Amino acid sequence: AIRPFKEIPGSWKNEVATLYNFWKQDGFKNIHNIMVNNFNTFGPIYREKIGYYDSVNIINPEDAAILFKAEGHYPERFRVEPWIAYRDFRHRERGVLLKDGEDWRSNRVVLNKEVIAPRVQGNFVPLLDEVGQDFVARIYKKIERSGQNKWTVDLHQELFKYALESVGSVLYGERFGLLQDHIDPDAQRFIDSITVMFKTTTPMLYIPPALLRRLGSRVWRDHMEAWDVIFNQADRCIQNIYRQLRAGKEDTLDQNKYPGVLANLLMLDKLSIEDIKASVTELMAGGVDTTSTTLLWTLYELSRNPDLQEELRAEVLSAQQTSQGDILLMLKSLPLLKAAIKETLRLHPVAVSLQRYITEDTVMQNYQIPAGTLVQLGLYAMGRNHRIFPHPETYQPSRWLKRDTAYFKSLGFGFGPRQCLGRRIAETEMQLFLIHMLQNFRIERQNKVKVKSKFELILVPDKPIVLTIRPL
Ligand code: HEM
Ligand code: 2DC
Repeated sequence: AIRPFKEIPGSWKNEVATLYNFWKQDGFKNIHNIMVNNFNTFGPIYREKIGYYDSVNIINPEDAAILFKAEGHYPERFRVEPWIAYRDFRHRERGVLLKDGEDWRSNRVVLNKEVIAPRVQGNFVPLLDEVGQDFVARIYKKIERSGQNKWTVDLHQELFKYALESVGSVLYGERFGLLQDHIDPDAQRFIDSITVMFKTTTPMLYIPPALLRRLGSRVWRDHMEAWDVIFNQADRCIQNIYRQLRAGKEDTLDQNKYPGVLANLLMLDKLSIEDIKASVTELMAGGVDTTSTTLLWTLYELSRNPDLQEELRAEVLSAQQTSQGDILLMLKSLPLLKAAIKETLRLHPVAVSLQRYITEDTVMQNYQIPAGTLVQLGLYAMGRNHRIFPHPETYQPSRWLKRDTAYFKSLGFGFGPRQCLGRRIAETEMQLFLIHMLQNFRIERQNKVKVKSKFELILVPDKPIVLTIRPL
C-alpha cells in the first residue's frame, strides 16, 4: 500500500532540533554534507523543515524522472527570497530567473531562440574562441615573466575574468578587454560583487529578508550593495549597445557580423526594454562564478589524473587534425572532453540541489506527495552515491561514454524547459577553454591537498587550488 505523506522519515517533526543541528554542523557552509548525512540516515527520501523552508528530498535518478514529469507547464524552483526582495525594493523588473507563470514562459521562449537554441552556437564559437586564444596568450606572458618556464598560481581570479569576458562577448558582441594587463576597476568591482551577492544570500535563505531589513542587518545591506553594483554595471553595458543601435552604428548593424544577444533582442522587439535589461543582467551575473568554478575544478582533476590529461590532449589534437581549422566541426568530435565536463559537474556541481514545486499529486518511494510540495533532488549527494555511480570518488569521464548509463544522472544544468538558460554559452565556453589549455600547456599539481566543497549559495572549493602550468 502507498504510505501517507506524514509518514515520510526525517527530522521535520522537530524544527527546533533541526535548526540547532544545522547550526552545530556549521550548516550554512555545509548544506551539501548535511544532505549526504540525511540520505544516509533516512534513506532515499526524507522530509525537512528549516524556518519557512519545508521540502521533500530525493536522491535517485528514477525519482528525478518522476519529479520532472510532475513539474507542470510553468516549472517553479525554490524561491530565493533575498533576490526577489532586492528587485521589489529597488523597483526593478525580474528576469527569467525570478519570473513565474505565463510571464516567465513568454520571456523564456523568446530568450531560448537567442541563447540556447542549437543554431546559435555557430554565432558564439568565433567570439568565444578568440577569448580562449587571448587567455592562452596571457598565460604565455605570465610564464615568460616568471623566468622559470612555468607559472604556479591559484587561477580563480583569472578564470573569473575569462568567464566575464566570454559571456560579455556573446551578450554584447564586443570585447571588454579583461585579459589585458590592466583590468578596468569597474569590471573588477562587478566580479567581486557577484561573489559577495552569492555569499550574503546563504544566511538569508531561511530568514525573511524583510525582517533583516527592518533590523538593519549587515548582511542585508551588503547584499543590496552587491546587487546595486551588478545592476549598475550591467546597465552601463546595455545602455552602450542601445545607443549604438539608435545611432545606427554600422558595425552593430552589419549583416555579416553577429551583433550579440542583446542587440538581437532589441531588434527583435518582442520583449519590453525592461524585460530585456532584467534578463541580460541575470545572464551577465550568472555567467561568471558558475563556469569559472567548474573550469577550476576540471583543471584540479586533470592535475591529479595526468594519464587522463594526456588522453584528453590526444583527443583534442586528433580532432584538430581532422577538422582542419573548422572549430564547430572540431567541437563535434570531442566525446571524452564533453564527458570530462559532465564528470566535473557530477563531483563538483554548481547547484547543491534541483528543486520543483510539483503541480500534481505524485508517488515517490511509495509515499504519497501532494501537489504544491517543494521537492528537492540532492544533486551533490546523488553524484557521490556509490549505488548510483560505482567508485564515486574516482574522476572517470569514460563512465559517461557507456551506453544506457545516463538516465536522469547528468543533471548539472537542471532539466526541462526551466533548465539553465546559459547552458549553451557555458558548455561552448568551457569546451573551448579546455581545448586551448590542452593544446598548449601541461597542468600539474603543486601538492596533494584534498580540496572539498563549501556552500556559498553555489558550491565552491573550500581552499585555494594552486596549480603549475607548463608549456608543452
Ligand atoms: C539556471 C547550473 C552557467 C544563467 C540554472 C540552474 C542550474 C544551473 C542547475 C537551475 C536549473 C533548473 O532549475 O532546472 C549552471 C551551471 C553552469 C551555469 C552548472 C556552468 C557550469 C550559467 C551561465 C549563465 C547561466 C554561464 C548565463 C550566461 C542561468 C539562468 C538560469 C539558470 C538565467 C535561470 C533560468 C530560468 O529560471 O528560466 N543554472 N549554470 N548559467 N542559469 Fe545556469
Ligand atoms: C541554492 O537551497 C540552495 O545557476 C537553495 O546562474 C536552493 C537553490 C535554488 C536556486 C539555485 C541555487 C540553490 C544555486 C544557484 C542557482 C540557483 C538557480 C540559478 C542559480 C543554480 C541550489 C545559478 C547560479 C544562476 C544565478 C544567476 C544570478 C546570479 C543572476
